[in-house]
Amino acid sequence: MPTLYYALGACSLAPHIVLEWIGVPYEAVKVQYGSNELLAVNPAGAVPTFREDDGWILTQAGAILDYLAHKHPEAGLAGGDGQRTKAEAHRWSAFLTSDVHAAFWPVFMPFRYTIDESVPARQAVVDAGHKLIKRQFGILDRHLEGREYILDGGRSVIDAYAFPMIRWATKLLPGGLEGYPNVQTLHDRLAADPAVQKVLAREARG
Ligand SMILES: N[C@@H](CCC(=O)N[C@@H](CS)C(=O)NCC(=O)O)C(=O)O
Repeated sequence: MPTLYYALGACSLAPHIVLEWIGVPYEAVKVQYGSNELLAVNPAGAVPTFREDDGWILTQAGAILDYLAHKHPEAGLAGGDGQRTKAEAHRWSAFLTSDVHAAFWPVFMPFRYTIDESVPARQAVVDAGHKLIKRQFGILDRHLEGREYILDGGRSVIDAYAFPMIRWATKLLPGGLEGYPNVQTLHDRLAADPAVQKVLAREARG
C-alpha cells in the first residue's frame, strides 16, 4: 500500500487530502520532523514523504501532488488537460512551493534567518515573514477573483496544496484572511469538503 509520512497540519496535509479525494487505499504515518523514522526515508527529515508499495520514495510536495494527479487521471485532479494547463499547474505549484511556503519559514523558524538571538531581532524576522506572506496572498487573492478554484479546469491538487498554507495564514497573520476574500472563499469551499474534514480529523487524532 502507498504510504504518506505526514506531520500534523504541515504541508503534507495537501497530499493527504489528495489521497483521500482519489479514494484508493493508502497508509498515513504520522512522524516527527527530523526523527530517525523520517530520516530513513527522507534525508531532509521533512514531510511530505511518499513511498510507493514497491519501496520507491518521492519527496517534495509539488512533485508528489503532480505524481498523484497523473497516476490517477480518473480522479480528475490535474486541473484539466493540454500543454498550457500543465504549464499553469506547474506555475501555481512553483508559486506555492517557492513563494508562499517559503514566506512562512521566517515566521515558523526565525532562528534559521538570523544569528542574532535577541527577541527584537527574531521579531524583525517574523515581521518580515508576515510582509512576504501578505504579498503572496495578495497575488493569490487577485488570481482567484471570479474563479472557484486555482486552475481553470476545476478542483485540482493545486487547491489541496494551497489549503494548509491558507490555514497557516488564518492562524498566523495578524488579521487572518482579512483583505483576502477570494482566498477565504476557497478556504471555506475546501473546509466544507467531507474528505478534507475526514483528513483533518484523522491528523488531529494522530
Ligand atoms: N520543499 C519541501 C519542503 C518540505 C518541508 O520543509 N516541510 C516542512 C513541513 S510543512 C517540514 O517538514 N519541516 C521540517 C524542517 O524543516 O525541519 C516540500 O515542498 O516538500
